[in-house]
Amino acid sequence: MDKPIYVTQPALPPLDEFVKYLEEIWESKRLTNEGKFHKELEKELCKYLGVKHISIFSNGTLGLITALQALKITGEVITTPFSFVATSHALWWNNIKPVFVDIEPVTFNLDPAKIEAAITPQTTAIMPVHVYGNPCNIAAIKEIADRYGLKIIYDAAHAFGVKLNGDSVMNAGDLSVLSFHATKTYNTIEGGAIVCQDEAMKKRIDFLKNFGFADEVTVVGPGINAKMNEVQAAFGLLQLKYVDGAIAKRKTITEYYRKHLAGIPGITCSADMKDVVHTYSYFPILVDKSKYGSNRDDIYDSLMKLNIYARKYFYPLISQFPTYKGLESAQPGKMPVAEKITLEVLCLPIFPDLATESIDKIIGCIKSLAK
Ligand code: T4K
Repeated sequence: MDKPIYVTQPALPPLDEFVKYLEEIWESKRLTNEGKFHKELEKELCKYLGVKHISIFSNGTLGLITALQALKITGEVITTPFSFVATSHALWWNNIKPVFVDIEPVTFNLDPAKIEAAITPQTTAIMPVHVYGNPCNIAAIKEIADRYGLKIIYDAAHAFGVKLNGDSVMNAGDLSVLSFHATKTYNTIEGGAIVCQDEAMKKRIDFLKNFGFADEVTVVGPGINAKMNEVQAAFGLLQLKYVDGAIAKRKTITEYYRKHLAGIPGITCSADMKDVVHTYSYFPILVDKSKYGSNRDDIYDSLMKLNIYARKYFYPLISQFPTYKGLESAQPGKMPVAEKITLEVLCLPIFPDLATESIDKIIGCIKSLAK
C-alpha cells in the first residue's frame, strides 16, 4: 500500500540550518523565559504580519485563555459553533458561558446579522473565528460591538498572514490570537501568539503569560505559564524565512484542486474572497448529496481505503459536544446553517510537499463517486 497521506504535514526547514541556532542556545544555556530568540521572533513577526505588538505563546489555546484574562472578560461571550473545540474551551476555562450564534453559508464565519438577537445584559464580548483563514465580516462585527460596548477577540488560528484591503486581519478587534501548531501554515512545533494594539496591553499580556511577574519581586496578577521557549522561538525564526515559499505552494495546490473539481455537480470549493490575500491553510469542500449522489462520509471513507486521511473539520459542531449541548443556544434547529455545513464539509489534504500525483488520486476518487 502507498504511504499514508494526511490532511496536513508540517513544513520543516533544512535541519542543518536549525543546528546553528541550537549551537547558540547550547552555548548560552538560555532555554526559556523570554530570551534572545523570543524577543527576536516577536520583532520579526510584527514585521512579517504588519502588526504593532505581538506576544508569543506556548500554544494558541493558552493564548485564547490569556486574551480573555487580559480583557477581564466575564459573563457571556458570543461565539461560533463551527470551529475547533479550543475556541469554546478557552471560554469554559475562564468560567464564561459561550453563547452560540449561527454562521454564514459561504465563509462559514459567525453571521453578524444574527449576533444582536443573542446579546443579553450578561454579554461582554464577541469571539469570532476566521475559519480556514477566511476573514470575518470585521466591519459589521465592530459596528455591533461598538454599539453595545462589547470587546472583540478574534480567534485567528487559521489566519496567519491573511490580509484584508491591504491590512493584516490581526489588526481587527481588541485582540487576535494565532496558533503556530504543527498543523498550521506557519508552525513553531507548538505555539501561538496574541496580537494587540498598544504597548500597555502588550505589557499586561507579557505579565500574564509569565505568572504575573512584573519584576523579580512583583506579581501584578494571577498569571499563568504560557511562554514560548528559546528552541521553539529559534525554530520560528528559521521557519519565517521559508513561509512565503510554503504559502505559494499551498496556493498552487488550491488552484489545482479548484480547477479539477470544478463542474462536478454537488461539489463546492470555496473561492478567494474579494480584496483578501489568502494563505490557504485548509482546503474545504462542501458535498451536496442530492446533486453529487454520494455524501461527505462516502468520500471520507473511500479516501481512507486509499490510505488518504481527509478530515471533517468541523464536525461535530462545538455546540454538539457534551460540555456544551445543554446550553440553550446549542439546541438543535437554532443554527440551521452550521448544522447543515457540519454534515457537508470535508477538508482535503493540503501541505507544501503534497505531490501532484497524490492530488490526482484524491480528485480521481471524488470523481469516481459522482453520479
Ligand atoms: N482555534 C482554532 C480555530 C484552531 O483550529 C485551533 C487548533 C486552536 C484554536 C488551538 O490552537 P493550538 O492550541 O492547537 O495552538 C489539529 C491541531 O492539533 C490543532 O492545533 C488545530 N486547531 C486543529 C484544527 O487540528 P487534530 O486533533 O486534528 O490533530 P491531529 O494530531 O489529528 O493532526 C492532523 C493530521 O496532521 C494528522 O493526521 C497527521 C498530521 N500531523 C499532525 C501532527 C501533530 C503531522 O503530520 N505531524 C504532526 O506533528 O487537531
